[in-house]
Amino acid sequence: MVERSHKPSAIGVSVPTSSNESATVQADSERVTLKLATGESVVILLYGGTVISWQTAGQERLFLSDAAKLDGTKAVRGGIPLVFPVFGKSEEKAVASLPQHGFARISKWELLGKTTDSSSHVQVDLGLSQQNLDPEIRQKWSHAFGLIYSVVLGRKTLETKMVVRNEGTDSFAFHVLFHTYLKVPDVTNTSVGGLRGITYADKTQGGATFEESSSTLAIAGETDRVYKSVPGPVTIQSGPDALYRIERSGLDDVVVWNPAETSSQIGDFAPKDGWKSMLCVEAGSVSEWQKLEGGSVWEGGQVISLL
Ligand code: TA6
Repeated sequence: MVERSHKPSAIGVSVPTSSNESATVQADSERVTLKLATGESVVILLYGGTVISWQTAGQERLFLSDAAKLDGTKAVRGGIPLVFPVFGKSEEKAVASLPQHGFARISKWELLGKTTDSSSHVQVDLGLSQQNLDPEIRQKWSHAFGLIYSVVLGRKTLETKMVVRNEGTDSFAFHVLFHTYLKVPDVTNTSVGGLRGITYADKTQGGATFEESSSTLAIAGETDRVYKSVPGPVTIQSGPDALYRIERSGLDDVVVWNPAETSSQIGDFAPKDGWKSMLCVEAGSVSEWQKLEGGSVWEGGQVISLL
């Protein structure tokens, strides 16, 4: 359980409120649903702290695999899984025994509080700490830590923010990333802007590094790239139409992933041609380790705006 006293003062968690005129928050032991009076909604599974739906104007904005497990037996394939404290697998001793993408997406988070005091935004805060971890995981990563994950729904925005607090005396290092599966009409007609001139590691080429030459990256097949130190926002377009803008704070890197060829080998990826209607554009801090001294706090976040 995340103790209130472990909460970073930077995050104000309100007294739980169930509803007001502008927004409702419904929560049970498995999920939290946020809704604005104007119809926008978000659903968050406490398992993994995973946002599994974001709807605006009656349309779903996130891809969720038809075969995604939502029962806590496996990380959710779709939505916004949370990557912490390691991106992918690493040989770094401190995290080498952890599962791919760490434990945040496979741990049960706790609802800390809800804020519904604005006509245009509604926020919930979830927490995860050492005490919430499976004992096997706790043995593998034994640091005293507190994570506060905030999800803020606006009329045309979805904001996700993470606070990482080192509750111990020894330092630890971590990666963090929002593994956002955006829904797109047709990925073969989708492009990502804002990456020109940026160095990226191409995981489809054994991690070789290149410099992005295109002002709009077209998704022309299997894509798995880590763009390092991206200074500005990225935009996602469908043909000539702008779909989304992603702004980041404290998250220097952007991962672009589409499993055009490999999705057929991913057991929980359905339908098999689902790769055509999704693109992961992932804000994170993954190309370097964030080192956090005992007692220190780190914060980072993204705002996804509909264009
Ligand atoms: O973020 C991109 C990535 O690291 C890819 O390399 C790809 O494997 C993807 O994540 C999915 O990972 P998962 O463990 O969810 O199957």
